[in-house]
Amino acid sequence: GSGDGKAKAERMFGLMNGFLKNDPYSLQKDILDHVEFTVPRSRFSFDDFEAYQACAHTVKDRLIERWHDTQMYFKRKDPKRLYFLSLEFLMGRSLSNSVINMGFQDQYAEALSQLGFDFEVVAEQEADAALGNGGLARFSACQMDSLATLDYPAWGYGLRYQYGLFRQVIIDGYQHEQPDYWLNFGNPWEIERVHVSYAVKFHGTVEEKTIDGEVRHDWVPGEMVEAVAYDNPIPGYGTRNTINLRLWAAKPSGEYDMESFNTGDYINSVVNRQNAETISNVLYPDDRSHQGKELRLKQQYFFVSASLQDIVRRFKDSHPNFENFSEKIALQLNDTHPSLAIAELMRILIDEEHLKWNTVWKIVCDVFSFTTHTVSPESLEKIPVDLLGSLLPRHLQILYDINFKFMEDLKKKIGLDYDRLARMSIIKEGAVKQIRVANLSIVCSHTVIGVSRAHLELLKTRVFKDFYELWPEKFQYKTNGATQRRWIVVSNPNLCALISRWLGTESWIHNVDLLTGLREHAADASLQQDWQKVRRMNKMRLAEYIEATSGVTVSLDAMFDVQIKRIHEYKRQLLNLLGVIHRYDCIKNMEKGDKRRVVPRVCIIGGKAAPGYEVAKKIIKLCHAVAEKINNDPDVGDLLKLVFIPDYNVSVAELVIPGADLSQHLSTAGHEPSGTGNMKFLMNGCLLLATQDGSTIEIAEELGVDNMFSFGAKLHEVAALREKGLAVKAPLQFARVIRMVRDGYFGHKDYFKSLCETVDGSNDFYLLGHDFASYLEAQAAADKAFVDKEKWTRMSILSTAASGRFSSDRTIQEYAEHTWGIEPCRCPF
Ligand code: RUG
Repeated sequence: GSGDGKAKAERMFGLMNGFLKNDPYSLQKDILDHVEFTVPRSRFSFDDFEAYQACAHTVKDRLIERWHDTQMYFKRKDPKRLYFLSLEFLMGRSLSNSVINMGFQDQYAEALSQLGFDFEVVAEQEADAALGNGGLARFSACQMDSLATLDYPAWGYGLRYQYGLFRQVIIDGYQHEQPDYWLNFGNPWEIERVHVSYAVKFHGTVEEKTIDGEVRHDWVPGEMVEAVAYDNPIPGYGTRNTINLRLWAAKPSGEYDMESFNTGDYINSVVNRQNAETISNVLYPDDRSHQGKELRLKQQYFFVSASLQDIVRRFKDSHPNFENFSEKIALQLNDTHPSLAIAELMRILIDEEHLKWNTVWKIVCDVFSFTTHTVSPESLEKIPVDLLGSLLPRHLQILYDINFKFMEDLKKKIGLDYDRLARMSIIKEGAVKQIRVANLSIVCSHTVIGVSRAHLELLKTRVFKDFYELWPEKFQYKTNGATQRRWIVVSNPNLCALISRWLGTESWIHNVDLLTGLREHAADASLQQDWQKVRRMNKMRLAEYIEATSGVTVSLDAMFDVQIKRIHEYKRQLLNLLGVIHRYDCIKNMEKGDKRRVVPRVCIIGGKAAPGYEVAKKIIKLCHAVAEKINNDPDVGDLLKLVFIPDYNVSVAELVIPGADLSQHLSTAGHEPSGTGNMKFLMNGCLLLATQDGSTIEIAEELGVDNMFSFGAKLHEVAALREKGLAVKAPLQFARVIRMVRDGYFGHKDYFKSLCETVDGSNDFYLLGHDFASYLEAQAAADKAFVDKEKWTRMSILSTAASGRFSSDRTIQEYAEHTWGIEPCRCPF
């Protein structure tokens, strides 16, 4: 009875010793307990790594307390919830971020110091959680931080890859890939939920039955795999709210496959069952094209099926029927990767919950919103119909039904314009029939979102023109953002303290608009002096890292010029390298006296190439070949250095960004949907040298284009230039640097031949030749500004001051209010 329940609760409460204590003394005790019983090592002898593990467990204990409170509160209040579905999350390290968000930074530093450890050293023991490729995945992680901080009732769902993004090893200047077995030493941050698991079905057949005059579909699977939940608590900053990132791991199913155990081939049947685990084994390392790979499709379905089963179960726990499902739930599709969720939700509600098609269709159209991160129609995901039919026979039926109804409706609206009907159809007809996943997502979502204002323009006029004309009100943009917690507070503690001192408050850490308050001090000599001091310390840290990883010694007086991001032709790392070669060539041909006027530079490039992307891999090799030549040339000395930072990832970014003077964002206009690296540099007071593309356009508006170095063809010029083709003249300097590469000045003549051809005359799709002259001008302007320390520092302060709009807090608030319809739900304890 309830009396018993109350008595039990009181007893439990009595047994509980209150919340875990967070003073340095209690933390020390808890750390030592975890050293002894969890790690386990003797508390009299443990090293930095073991200290990290124990420390992480104490943080996790505190996260769990808050997590329980938050989830209980959400359950009681029953607010509308957001479920964020993404196949990729680049979380990076958790220790520093968690203690900062929870507000225990000083206590932990002191506790560790009293135990004879240094917090920073301990934090560096942590391996990155690299469950994603690049911008899209890091943006997901930033959004989780903002969702928690702003008290939104939200959960993330994803896949727990055993192997995250490959580790990049450079041998002889070439990229090699090594598996990232990040779970090797355990993962103290996750909570394994063996009791939260769902069967996910594949293959098999669909049987139709008529029950009470209604047709029912019974999917009899040919394969079953178990999805087991691993929870990763995400603490908000300045709040007890702690939300959840639930990642699914594939395990052999307990119930299925029993018959094979009777065949006598016991060993083989066990091995076969074990194959189930391959589904969540490895992250696909290509961030742009995923065409028709069976394993990839299995990953996608596995994760959305488990997530939706979980969401529906939780909903049913506290609601008698599905009437208010769409008032209580928002489902966000992060790119097209989770789009099978649409068909899966229909299947669950129709086949398992026996709702009517029309009821379910209404629910679907009310709950889904879809953010696209793509600009090129060609790279939009397609799934061969045969593949889908064999793997998910029931879902194929549902997709056909959706498409049939959509086409019928569309004919009523646009008439028999067969070309347009064919373009908009979810099924692409042809020799190989395919499902157009983007079309599916647009048709079934209430909102389609671009990631910057310029991106939305491209969606309207190019990528999804037909759909925009049909449903203009569906299309919106929400400019991306980055979290200032990780990208200033965690990664640049000295700048963080300086900002707080000058603003007289730490509130900017959750109300980032306050950063504009720095504007009025930008010319203040004493702020400038402190600002320069902080920047120089960060440069020193970076210089040490460069020396350790590439053996190159660099001067702190040089301008640190950085381009870090995935290697892509459209991001034009090659343009950067050709600029470096030009600079080198100029220095070589200078009279001795003129060299005094050269502004010394350290050019830093980092990034991974997809393993199958030949051109990108050649760019990496070229970087090393050019570096080899320049860095060993006594004519050049400290005037110019080129370094490639290997194995770029989130924690490398945390070190590099605060130490950069100048950062480069060189995408050909119309190719970068948004970009978020630019925002992180901006926050840290690094000046931008950039094209007018993606979110950089909005940064320029906020900052004033005079406070950055802008160059290159504008969006509206690009198409015309491409049409001109050969008639676009590249400047002589461009021909000259290309010739140096082609003629073997940096060795490897044959290997670089095809790379040079990519920018040759009418081949030069990304317009390196056209943009080269204005690129060099922008570089010269940057040199000139750098010499004027007062001016440069002012521009640097203004950059940080302008970064508030590019916080993911702003992005999330816009999504919450305009797209998801969710409200803050702050746990009061
Ligand atoms: O390339 C885009 C970036 O411009 C953007 O900032 C980021 C987050 O929206 O997503 C990147 N992206 C796009 N990563 N993968 C894709 C391909 O779908």
